[in-house]
Amino acid sequence: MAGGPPECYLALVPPASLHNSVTDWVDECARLAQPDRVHWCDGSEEEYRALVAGMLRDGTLLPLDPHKQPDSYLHRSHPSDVARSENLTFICTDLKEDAGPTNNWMSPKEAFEKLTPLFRGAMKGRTMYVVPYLMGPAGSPYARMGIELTDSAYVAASLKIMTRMGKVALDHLGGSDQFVRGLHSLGDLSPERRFVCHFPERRLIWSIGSGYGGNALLPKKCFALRIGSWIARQEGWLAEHMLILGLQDPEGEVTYIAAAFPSSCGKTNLAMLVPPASQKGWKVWTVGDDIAWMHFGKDGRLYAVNPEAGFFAVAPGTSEKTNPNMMATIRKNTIFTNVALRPDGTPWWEGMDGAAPAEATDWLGKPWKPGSPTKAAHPNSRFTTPARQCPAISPSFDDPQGVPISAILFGGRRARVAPLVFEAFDWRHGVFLGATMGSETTAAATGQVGVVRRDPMAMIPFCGYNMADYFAHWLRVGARSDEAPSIFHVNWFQTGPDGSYLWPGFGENLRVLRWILARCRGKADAVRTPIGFLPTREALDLGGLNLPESSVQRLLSVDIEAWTQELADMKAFFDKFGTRLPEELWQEHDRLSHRLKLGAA
Ligand code: SAT
Ligand code: MN
Repeated sequence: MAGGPPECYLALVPPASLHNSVTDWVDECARLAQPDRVHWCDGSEEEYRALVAGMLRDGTLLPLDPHKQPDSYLHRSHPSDVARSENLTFICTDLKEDAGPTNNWMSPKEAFEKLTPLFRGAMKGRTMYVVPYLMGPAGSPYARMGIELTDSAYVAASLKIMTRMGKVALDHLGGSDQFVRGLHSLGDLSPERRFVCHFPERRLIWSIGSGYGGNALLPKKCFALRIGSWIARQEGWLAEHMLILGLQDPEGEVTYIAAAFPSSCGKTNLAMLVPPASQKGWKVWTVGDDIAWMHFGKDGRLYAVNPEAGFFAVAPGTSEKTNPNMMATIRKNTIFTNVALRPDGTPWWEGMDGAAPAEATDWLGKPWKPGSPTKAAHPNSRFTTPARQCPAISPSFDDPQGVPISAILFGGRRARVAPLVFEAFDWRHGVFLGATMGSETTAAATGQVGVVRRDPMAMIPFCGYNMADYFAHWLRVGARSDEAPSIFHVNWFQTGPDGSYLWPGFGENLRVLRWILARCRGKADAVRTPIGFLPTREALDLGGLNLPESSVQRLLSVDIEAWTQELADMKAFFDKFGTRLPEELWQEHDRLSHRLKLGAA
């Protein structure tokens, strides 16, 4: 192959060692979708470069300035295909009750009948990429195999960034037939013919009609969360929508925290937090920004691995101020999707540092100027970038055993009600806090933005089975060990009467993490309130923040009336699950109600 990457890099022959079921399934899918070519991806750099070269030729990718933004590209998705399509996402279990009231359900028979004609001939004139990938560190007992078949070179290239792809994955698979099957086609990109179907009992995903994010990069939400959560329940572990970070104290000791927030609520920023100058000696290590697979170790502690190898994070609002580590991560080897383009060939989005460019091309490819009525970058525009490039990437990122978790955080985007931070009384109460989490919706999913919805453990769009069973699973898991992590609830998003945030957030969140850490070590004061343990003012370092007294008051107090109103909404949510909801959660609801009454007295 002298003279650089070949025009069209095709590894046509599957590796010899593969189990027949792999090649049989690939053949079966190829017969259905009828691609012109089948390309077995090896995950090499040459292959990635060839994929990119092809996409530059056909316009799927636009080049960015090779000096200012090396080896990086811009992709513009179809304007109707810009976020996860939750209403077109289905859990296809044999029994409807197994999908539960929070998922869209379709019977497997109906799903196959509906989607088979859509897949038939869908890849004519296209290449079908066979993408083997490993979720989790190579050599980890917790790593899992998947294969995605896709007719999107953008998806194949993105998977090279987001997963451990190609040879390393096939080496892990060996002659085994244990892998999650994912069939994906862009179809005609029409929302009328778009379906993202999961068959957890068959460890299978069929997705058609979308090329975007979680709809199309099947290892991420479809496998690592929806199918993953199903497998996790069967095997007694947890597959969660959580960041993982290591908090290093000034003495050098690192404590690991996992945190669940809904999409676009700051998981990535928290995972990459840079302590402000006032917090001398503290450091945050990033293990993951979106997904945690957690298993109990022999010592009874819960260990987390990040199944992913890259970040697919929201661009708008990312800046040197909000996330300098991410700005450093995306300096090269990054695919930007639906951001704006500056005349100098660099990407731009709302909330980036400095002034808006005098002129730019918006995410649709149209001219844009400051003052234009529309945003230059789509609110859910993203970048896909290798985790390894993050300056704060944890030395344990690739640790096959994962990192021991001391605290689990649940949090949402709540303008009112939820104080800055509080700690659950125990695991069971913590599961109740997770199960009743509420958050205002964001642009990460199609639909109305800014309405409060119950989003238990930030898993409402991602739990692959009946959430009542999921809560029961959580309760069981915690009962298994005395070493289970402590559980906390955080909310960075309370606003004052003028709509501005009461808490500065970002790097200053370290102050909250420090209290959490001190609580885990039994070294911080708290007050017992009806909703949990809140920090005393002295226990939370607020020095130098100059917060108005009224803000501190709101951040660290419990609004009994607002919480009492929440009770009804929590009950309405629990009622959806009927008798399948674990009795323990009703008991926690009663206890909260009782404590609030006493608190009001
Ligand atoms: O589109 S994704 O599901 O990958 C991103 C997200 O919503 O968190
Ligand atoms: Mn997410």
